[in-house]
Amino acid sequence: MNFPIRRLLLTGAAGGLGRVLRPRLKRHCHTLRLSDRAELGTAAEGEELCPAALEDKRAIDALLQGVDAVVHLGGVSVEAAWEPIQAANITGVFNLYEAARHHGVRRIVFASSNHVTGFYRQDEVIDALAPPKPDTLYGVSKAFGENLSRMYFERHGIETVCLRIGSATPKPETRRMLATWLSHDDLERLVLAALTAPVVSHAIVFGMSANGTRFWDNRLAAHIGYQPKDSSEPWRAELEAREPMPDPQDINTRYQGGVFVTLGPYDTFD
Ligand code: 15L
Repeated sequence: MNFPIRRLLLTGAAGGLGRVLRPRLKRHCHTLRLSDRAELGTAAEGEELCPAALEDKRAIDALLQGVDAVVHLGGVSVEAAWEPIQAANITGVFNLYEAARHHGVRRIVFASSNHVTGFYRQDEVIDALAPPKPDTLYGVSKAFGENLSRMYFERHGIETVCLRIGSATPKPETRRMLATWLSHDDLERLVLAALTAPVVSHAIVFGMSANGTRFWDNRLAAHIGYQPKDSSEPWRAELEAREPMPDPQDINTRYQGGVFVTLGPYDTFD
C-alpha cells in the first residue's frame, strides 16, 4: 500500500485528542510513532511506542530520529500553573523544533488553540492576521509555539500548520460551541489536509466545523485545502433551549474564549 507518510510521530498520544487520532492517523502512514509521558497501552501493528517528557531534551531528540512529519498534540491543554506550562509548552515545544531541525523533519502540525485569541468578543469575526489576544497562560504558551514555529520556518524551512483548535468534542455541549465545535471527523480531515497539502509554508488555521455561527474566518488558509463536512446546527435548538440568551455583560460569555477568560491560578506570590 502507498502511504502518503512513512513514519509519522504523534505526540500527546495518550491525551483526549491523541486517543481520537491514534487509530485514524494509522490509516495514513506506514509507521505511527506514538509518544506521551502517560501510559500508551500496547502497540498495534505498525505502531511504535516511545514514552517521553517534552522537557527532556535528549529524549525528544531521540524521538524525532527517522520521522517524516509530526502531529504535535503534546503538552498542557488547559489553563494551569506556570511551571507545568513552561516545562511542556515553552521548553518542550522548543525541544521539539530543535530536534526537528537536527533530524531534518520538514513538516509539523502544531496543536495551537482558540485561546490564543480568546479575548476577542463573540460578536467579532477574526482571521489569522488578527493580533493574538490570549485569555490564559495556556493561550500565551500556544502563541509562543506559533511564533517559534514561524521562526523555524523562516530560518530553517520547517513548514508548520498551527491549528487553533476550537472545541473538539463528540458533540457540541454549550451555546458557545455552536461556533467553536470541531467534530472528530473534521479534526481528522483538518490534520490530514495539514499533513498532505503540497505546500503549507507557515499557516494558521482555525479548527472548526462548518458551523452556522462563526467567530473565525479561514480564507487565509485556503491553500491547506481543509473542507469541513460537519456542523453544530443540528444541536442549535436543543442548546438554545437549554442555555438562555447570554447576558452581553457577563464576562464568561462575552468573549470567544468563554469561561477561560476568568480561569487562572495567579497565586504565584500568595
Ligand atoms: C482548548 O484549547 C482546550 O484544550 C479544550 O479542553 C477546550 O476547553 C477548548 O479549548 C475550548 O475552547 O472549548
